[in-house]
Amino acid sequence: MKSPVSLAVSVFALAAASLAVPACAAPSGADAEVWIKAADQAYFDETVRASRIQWVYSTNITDDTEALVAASNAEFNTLMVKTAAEAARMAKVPGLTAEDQRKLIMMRTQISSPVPTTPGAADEYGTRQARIEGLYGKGHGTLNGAPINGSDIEEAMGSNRNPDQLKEMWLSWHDAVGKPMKTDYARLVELSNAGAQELGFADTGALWRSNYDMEPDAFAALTEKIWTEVKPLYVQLHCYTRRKLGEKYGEAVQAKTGPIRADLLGNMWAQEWGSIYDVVAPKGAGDLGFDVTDLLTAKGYDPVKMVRAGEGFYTSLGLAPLPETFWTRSQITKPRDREVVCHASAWNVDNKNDLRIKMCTKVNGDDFITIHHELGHNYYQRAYNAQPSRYYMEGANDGFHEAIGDTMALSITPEYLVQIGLLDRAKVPSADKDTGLLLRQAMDKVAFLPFGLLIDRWRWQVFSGKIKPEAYGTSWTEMRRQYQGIVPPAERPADAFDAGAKYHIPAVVPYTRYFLARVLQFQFYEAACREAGWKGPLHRCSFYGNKAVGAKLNAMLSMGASKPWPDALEAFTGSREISGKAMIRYFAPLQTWLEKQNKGQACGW
Ligand code: X8Z
Ligand code: ZN
Repeated sequence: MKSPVSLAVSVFALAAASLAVPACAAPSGADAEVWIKAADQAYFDETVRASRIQWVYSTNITDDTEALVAASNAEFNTLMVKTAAEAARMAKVPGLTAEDQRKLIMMRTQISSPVPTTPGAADEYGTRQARIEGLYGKGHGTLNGAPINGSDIEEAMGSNRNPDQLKEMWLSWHDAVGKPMKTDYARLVELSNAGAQELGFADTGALWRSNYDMEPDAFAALTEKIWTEVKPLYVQLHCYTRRKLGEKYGEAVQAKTGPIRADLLGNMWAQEWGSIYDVVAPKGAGDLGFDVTDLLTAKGYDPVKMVRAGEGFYTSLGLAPLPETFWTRSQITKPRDREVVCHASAWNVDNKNDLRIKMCTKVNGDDFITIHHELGHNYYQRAYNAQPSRYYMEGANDGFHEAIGDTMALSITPEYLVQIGLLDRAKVPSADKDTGLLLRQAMDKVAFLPFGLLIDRWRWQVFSGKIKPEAYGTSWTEMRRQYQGIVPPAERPADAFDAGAKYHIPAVVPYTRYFLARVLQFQFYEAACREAGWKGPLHRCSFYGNKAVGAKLNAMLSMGASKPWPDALEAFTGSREISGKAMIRYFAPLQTWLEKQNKGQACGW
């Protein structure tokens, strides 16, 4: 068998050979061109190789697959940092084309796990990271003292309305999953910072922030600008929801003032609150008369049929159906005979047409949305697969990748549900239910905003050293209170590591992408509805079946990351600015309504 580092080494051997200049002489423009080509090919090949192993591991967690993925990630991360270091040297070559300069910048910034080149460091990083991702995948909490797995507990947090049981599930999940990861996580931070510093970045957070076609500080400022735009809406929603929870559970469970108890919001992480719409729905205007989970069940949908419906949205826009292999290779439901990573993901294993999703789908409204989200990734992946560089086979930025499927899901209006046969026409809510429809949507979309922001604001400070391992627990709880206005259902132990109980922390997936996507999707949706000539309240617009929107969408998707993201944004929306304003316009009638409901209340926490 090939040694795991042989591929990583080969590109540099190849590049050195083709440079054919003594190490002390500066490479020429032609040398750089040859090197970039070879590095690009190595990256392409390496992503395919690493994806295959990652797939096998994620769909079958065992000691063996964990060891394989650890070694594979070590190899992958090593290639990434070696390429980045060499790219920094190449960037100094005079006379490079704009294309080559762009690729070199991507080689230096598109890295989430920079490992140092000291011997053994990449392997140590790979081993520790695979271990905590495995801990998450295999994680269990308890309900009435009995073990309950990750996907079941996630669902139960949405449907259970017993505050004692919610508290038990919340505490047991955070204790069992988060706590055992803390030591490994602290070491990963050290290692990855050393890697980032070798590449000339202050720390890993600075490297992550450098991946947006702008200065890292300017990017941090952009997230703050967006947050300032949308925060007043969040505060109103928080205020209203807190009162409704108090009315349902009593003041002993949810007080009238201060933060909300995190386990009452219908989601393990309190990141989306749509599952408790029934608790907050106002009488009359809030009775929508339908619920997507009930409709799916009533019409006998199974997970595969849900995915077919998702595909149907994309094909209605004129995009090609998913390849046959999608259906044979995807993991659509949770296998019963082994441990898997249930957190949903979308793959293009061969960088060409080997599209797959991996989910543990349940028949409910949340997963119906998640399917549209994942297929958005797949359609993006296929649209850019003809780009001439593997470095361009990415979203315009990672927020774009996360926003595409969600943009489609915003088109899941009552009228659309009628069109696909899920809802009877007679049941379409009348105009006086608009407040309810908007509130249902806000519980998911608006509630998410501070969560989407705080995860990386916490990690940025962890990487910069401002938050030390002793303070991992307290600082997390403090930031959850500060941004989201929520508190754990009980005092947390000193050795808690609640951050680790959220998938993207052990999986080391940067999270600001989801914050960006939350506002971007409203910019895309508004532009699509304008293109479709929609007249009427924005939230009632569905561009299902509109080929002109599909063509415009495909034009943006097929650009991939070949141009700076403002170019891609402009191609689809006409604007070059990411902004919360489109989202605010969508929810404007709800904001007015919430302000009226909250009159006289001490909002905030
Ligand atoms: O992780 C995801 C997707 C996979 S990219 C299911 N999302 C974030 C999360 O679950 O925390 C989608 C919304 C936010
Ligand atoms: Zn996603």
